[in-house]
Amino acid sequence: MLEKIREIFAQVDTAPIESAEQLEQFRLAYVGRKGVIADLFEGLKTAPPEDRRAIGAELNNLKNLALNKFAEGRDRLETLQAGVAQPAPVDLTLPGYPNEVGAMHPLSIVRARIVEIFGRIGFNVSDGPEIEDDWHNFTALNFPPNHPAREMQDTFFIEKNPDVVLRTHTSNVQVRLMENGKPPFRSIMPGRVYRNEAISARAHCMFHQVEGLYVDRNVSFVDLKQTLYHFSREMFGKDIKIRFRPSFFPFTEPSAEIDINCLICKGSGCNICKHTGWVEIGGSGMVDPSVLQNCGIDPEEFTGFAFGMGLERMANLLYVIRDLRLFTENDIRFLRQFGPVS
Ligand code: 2NL
Repeated sequence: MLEKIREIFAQVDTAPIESAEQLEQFRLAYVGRKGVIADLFEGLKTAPPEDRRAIGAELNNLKNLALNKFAEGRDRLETLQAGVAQPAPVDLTLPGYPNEVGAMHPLSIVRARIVEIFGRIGFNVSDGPEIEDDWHNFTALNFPPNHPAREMQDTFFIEKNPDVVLRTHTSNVQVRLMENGKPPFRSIMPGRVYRNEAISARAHCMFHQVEGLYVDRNVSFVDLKQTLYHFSREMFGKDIKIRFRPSFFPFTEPSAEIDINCLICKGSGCNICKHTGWVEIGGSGMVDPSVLQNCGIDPEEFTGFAFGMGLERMANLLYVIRDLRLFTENDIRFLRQFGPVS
């Protein structure tokens, strides 16, 4: 009988209690009134009287071991259950999570249309760095040393090094294009530009431009006007009215601002066109001979025109977006209004 008790001892000692089922199995096998230990107590009655004392002591040890192990297992499982969140029951009848489809950003739509229109008349797309040095952003473009655009309040300088700036226009790309190649150039430069402005409905420190450059022999102001007339009709419709206003830029001579008739009020007057019926979409001019020279191109042999337009301004006119901040908020309800999925 002592043999049998030792065997059960080993079983009780190694029996796993890791789940409610195992706990119940343990209880039935060893703790319950119909378990093996109860049977052994029953058998004690028929044991030789002289052995009963020793066997009884062993049996009590076994019984205590089983009771302790049962109580420990029960407590452990209870704390486990309380501590770990139980997964919610899965309701297989609920609809699945929809896979949301994005939309093309209005600025991307406008840029793609501009690239397309100029592509058809022989302009390719050039790209360049947004972090630029003073030469490519200012000096090569004829900005005098004390020009206001170089001031801290207009330009972002990096790490207090005045030779490293966030580009204030994409003209830096044109400078690099001319420096590294040979005319003819017929290229547009869409890209992000930065100015040190407080963010409001009408101004942002980060916005987008498309600039364009055409350099070849005998390029004249007529080419500039016809190119931009063609572009405006393709972009805004064949009935669009365009006018050129004399202006000044350090990098072009002569220079002209480009206005189109207001698409919002159709000329009757609104706050977008400040009741003039006209809105400015950009600037343009003949590339200043000294800019050509700075970029290694002989101004006696080559002439060129250049222009720059704001993408946000064009999107404002085409889609009547009155607050610039909407472009950078990435609100899917805003973005979904404009057009095809990319
Ligand atoms: C505007 C005006 C303009 C240019 C940009 C340019 C670039 C080189 C040489 C000459 Cl490398 N010109 N770019 C010319 C005239 C106007 O932008 O109002 N942009 C939003």
